[in-house]
Amino acid sequence: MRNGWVLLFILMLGCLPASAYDHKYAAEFLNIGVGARAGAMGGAFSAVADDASAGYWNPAGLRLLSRRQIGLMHSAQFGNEVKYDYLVFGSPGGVESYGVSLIRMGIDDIPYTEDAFHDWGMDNIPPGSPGDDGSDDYDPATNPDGTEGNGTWDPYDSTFPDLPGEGIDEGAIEYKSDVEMALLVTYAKTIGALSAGANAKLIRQGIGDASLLGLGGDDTMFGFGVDLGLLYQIRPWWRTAAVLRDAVGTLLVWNNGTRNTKTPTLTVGNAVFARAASNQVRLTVAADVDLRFEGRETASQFSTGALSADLRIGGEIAYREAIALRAGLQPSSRDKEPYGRAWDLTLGAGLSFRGMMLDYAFSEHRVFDQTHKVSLGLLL
Ligand SMILES: [Ca+2]
Ligand SMILES: [Ca+2]
Ligand SMILES: [Ca+2]
Repeated sequence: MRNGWVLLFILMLGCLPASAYDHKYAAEFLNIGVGARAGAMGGAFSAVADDASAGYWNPAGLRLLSRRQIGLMHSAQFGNEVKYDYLVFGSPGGVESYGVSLIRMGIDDIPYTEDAFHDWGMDNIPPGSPGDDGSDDYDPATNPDGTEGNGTWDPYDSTFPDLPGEGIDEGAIEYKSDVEMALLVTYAKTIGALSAGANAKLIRQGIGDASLLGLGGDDTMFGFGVDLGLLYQIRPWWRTAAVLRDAVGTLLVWNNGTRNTKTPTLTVGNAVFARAASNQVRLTVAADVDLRFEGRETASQFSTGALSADLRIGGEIAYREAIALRAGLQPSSRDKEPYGRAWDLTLGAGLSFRGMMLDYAFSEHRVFDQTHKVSLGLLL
């Protein structure tokens, strides 16, 4: 079986297409990570993946579920203007498991100022008002440097310290919303000692007056992709994983015809488990490496050419599987320059009681700043 694992792994590597060098950061909301338990462990979850959030972290992990499970996560930041929500259902069977995950990120009230500036010239005096003169009147033939009526915003510029620069008409600022959605349908199967899983993934984005599901909006995007995952129990205390997310490049098509590709990410992970005090205490330590091929450079921890690597580390200590404390390190969401940081700390805790799970995680993130995630889980 070990040979089979290696073979499948090589096959997954072979799926990396030559077009993997396009468009980094496309559909970046899918990299944020779901579930407060995984979030508290730095997202080092590809080899842990034993709850319903496996559909996201490693589709093969759905084989580790012993019962049907529903999960919910909510995360909000910036006065509730950025909302990140997640809903999952996972169902294990004899040798096959199924799951459905819905991920939604919504950002409300994004100010669009493009049409809100006063095109009055850098003196900010309206045409025809006292004090305004002809020297700032834009005319392509006679005064191409004129800033009044030139159709662009000319704010204060220290080259002209006596001029206030063009102001913004606050009443004319347009507020838009951005809704990003992903639907993952997961299938996993046990093949001997190996678990294998796959996601079919639909992505939808709407900017403007988008609805709850990202429909409508002025600018819309539709995407389709596939994730693949493998999980192998090497020893009773050691599990290893490989996940190829966006396996052949996830295609994103915008309504204006623009096409992006979300490039593949290969995650290789390991988790080890130790038990103590007559099995009442469980300790899990996990590490994942995310490999990308899109030239992230300073936005990653280690890079050479187009290849970049980011390391995630997480730990969980559980007492009677009822109370758990977690901590982790994840790649810093801030660019190495100018912040000079490679890691963000994650922390969290969980309670489990009669098939109900409540988890909390704290982490730092570029999009959300300090993020608080709350998850609820229910065994059916
Ligand atoms: Ca003027
Ligand atoms: Ca004028
Ligand atoms: Ca202007």
